[in-house]
Amino acid sequence: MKMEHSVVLVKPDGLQRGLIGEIISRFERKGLKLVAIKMVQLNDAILDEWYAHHKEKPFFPKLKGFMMQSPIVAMVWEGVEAIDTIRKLVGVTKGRAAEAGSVRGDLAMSQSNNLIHASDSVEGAAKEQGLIFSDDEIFKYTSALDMVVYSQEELA
Ligand code: 3AN
Repeated sequence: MKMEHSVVLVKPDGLQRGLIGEIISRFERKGLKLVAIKMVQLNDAILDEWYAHHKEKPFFPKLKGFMMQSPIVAMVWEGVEAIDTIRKLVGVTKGRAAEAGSVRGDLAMSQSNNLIHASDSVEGAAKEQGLIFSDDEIFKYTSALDMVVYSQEELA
């Protein structure tokens, strides 16, 4: 089946609220595999590329300012169909509307300060990974967990 990478950011509000461990813990317990992690100070150049699809939106300047308020924690998580799986774990954009049980549904109230970013497509994930990580920061290793989290057929 399709092994995918998803790029996840814990945004400045997540860092300030001390929710990095909580968020990582949810992904670990789900059975996803962490293949990259680092703390990054985002800048104008990265954010112009990252949110290119929001460039014309009225909230774009505020969004950029918010994302630069403090460092963020960037991660790459690997798993079978990881992109859609993680979007479900994260919940819809507006925290107040997000499903209970999701990161935003349980922990966020805002549409802008919504704790976390997660890739929404394979192409998006590849672009985001390239903007933040170099190839040697993405780790390949055998996870003992994979053997019990998935069936043989799913890993083939
Ligand atoms: P998601 O993060 O759920 O994929 P996108 O890609 O639509 O959401 O939006 C990217 C980010 O822009 C959101 N995480 C949020 O911080 C901000 N944002 C989206 N819509 C709004 C809005 N209407 N007002 C303010 N900020 C917004």
